[in-house]
Amino acid sequence: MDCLFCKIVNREIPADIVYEDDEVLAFNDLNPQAPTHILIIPKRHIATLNDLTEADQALVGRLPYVAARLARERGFAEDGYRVVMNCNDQGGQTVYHIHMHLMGGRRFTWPAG
Ligand code: DGP
Repeated sequence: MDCLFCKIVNREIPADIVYEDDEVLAFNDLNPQAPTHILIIPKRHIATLNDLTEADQALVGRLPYVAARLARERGFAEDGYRVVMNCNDQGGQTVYHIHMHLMGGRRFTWPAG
């Protein structure tokens, strides 16, 4: 499958992997927008949030769980951090394999741009 993040899961292209379990992979974003910017993905290919089924709920629920764990490990959980999932073109999605952005280490503004 011609999916960038599936290729990272399959070790066909390199990434700076920071967490892995049976279902989830996390790696540093190539274009960081914060001192810590990690992408957390399900290993199984799901293109967009719109493609989730009821059966995917537990899997996708792991993404914020892993985000909070990584935030704690990096020491910014108490200060706070931002998690983002973009969906489709107007939502700013550029890679069509769902992913949660975990950004920390600076103050974020709201609303997002
Ligand atoms: P989004 O715009 O929400 O689809 O975010 C896609 C993110 O993926 C963006 O922040 C940049 C990142 N990215 C794109 N290509 C690569 C890559 O080859 N390696 C890594 N580590 N990150 C990538």
